[in-house]
Amino acid sequence: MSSHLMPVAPAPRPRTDAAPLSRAIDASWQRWIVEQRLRGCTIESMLQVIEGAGYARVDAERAIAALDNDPSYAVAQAVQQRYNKLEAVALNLQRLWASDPEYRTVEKRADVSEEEFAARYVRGCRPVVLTGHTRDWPAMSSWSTEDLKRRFGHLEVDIQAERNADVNYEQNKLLLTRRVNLSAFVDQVVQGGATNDYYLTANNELLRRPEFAPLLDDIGSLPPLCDRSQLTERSSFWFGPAGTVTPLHHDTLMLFHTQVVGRKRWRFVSPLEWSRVYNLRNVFSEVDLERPDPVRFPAFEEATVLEVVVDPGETMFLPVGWWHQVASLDVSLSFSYTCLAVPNPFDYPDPASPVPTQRLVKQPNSADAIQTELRNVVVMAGSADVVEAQFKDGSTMRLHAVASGMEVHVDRPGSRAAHYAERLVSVAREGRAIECQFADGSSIRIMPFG
Ligand SMILES: O=C(O)CCC(=O)C(=O)O
Repeated sequence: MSSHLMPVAPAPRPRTDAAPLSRAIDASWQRWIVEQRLRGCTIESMLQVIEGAGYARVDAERAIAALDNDPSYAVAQAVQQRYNKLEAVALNLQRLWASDPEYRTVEKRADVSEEEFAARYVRGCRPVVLTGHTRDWPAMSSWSTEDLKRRFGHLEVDIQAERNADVNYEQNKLLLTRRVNLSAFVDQVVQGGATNDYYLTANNELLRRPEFAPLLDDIGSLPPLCDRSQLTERSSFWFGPAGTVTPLHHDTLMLFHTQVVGRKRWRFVSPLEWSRVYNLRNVFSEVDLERPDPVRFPAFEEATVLEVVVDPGETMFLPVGWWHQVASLDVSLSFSYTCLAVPNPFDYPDPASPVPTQRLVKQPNSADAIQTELRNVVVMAGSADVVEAQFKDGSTMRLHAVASGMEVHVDRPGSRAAHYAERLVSVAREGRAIECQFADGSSIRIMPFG
């Protein structure tokens, strides 16, 4: 079987009550059957897997045969053919990239000129570790766990907590957000040893808060082609113990990520190998690069994984679309930014994220208009006190409960998120509350604030 016909759908988890009694094949296995047939698996190999999961052979045969009379399956076959072609194009290009004997080496470079950076790394879509430009960063001598406590210990920050209890902790990051005192969190990190259970990630938004502005004053020279005027809006602070793992995903903008304290191990997969990483939802892969499972994810076996350890003072530059999984090797303080002054958004249709049905239960006049516009929201998810909305241009609005009501944050000015945030805030300032109710029964009230 050629690589582009490898099965892409992971098999549902095997049943444990594996008695082969005759019964209808359940919906998750039916979906698996459709996907495997579309991807060219032999009927015999499918039967063996389904039987192995505890179904009777006759039921499996019936479910497979039923597809031949299903008109929607015929349409799916035509769409699959177009997909196969596209996948083959990407993998052919990937073969060309990987034929470079240096492909697996992630370069470490000091003092790259703007011209070379633009040509070799940005347009060449090649990850690189930049080693030179942090020499003048005050952060390199001042940032430490003690310094965090001394300067900011009295403040509260948003962390992700109880990550070990949720296998999809990164996808569910908003649900795992907890507001904690920074001093207590520093103690927890220092004393708690290696763990993935808690981590202050980019999601914390603390660099948008004036109290934390001194952290930005500690940032010196930026890598080539960075726009410093965008730094406040487009940067993030990360702090956590050794042992954190950010699962395999891709970003939607090119990324710089500077290690200030501690080391991180970065592993990458090329964007052209996207069909091998089981990207079933949004920007996330199902594959764990620390422990790939060849039974559930056989196509991943053919992917080439690049790896580099980024040391203090070094900056990982990741071109758009590259898959990455990141593990902290030490207690780590880092600073990431996406202010590359070269247009580089990564737009993609994401049918895996259904537009949830939203209902505004209170409809003051201008909120009515906003309600209509909010149908443009691609993803809106979260609990009642933290809600994240992602717009078609990739921008994000975050509604966050605070004591006095609701704060609205957006990730970049001039975006659709910024436009809608302005409209929501102006309504709220007029003294009216908007209540949004979501399909899962949760609701938010956007209140006047400030
Ligand atoms: O440092 C980490 O844990 C993850 C960094 C990352 O994935 C990112 O900045 O996109």
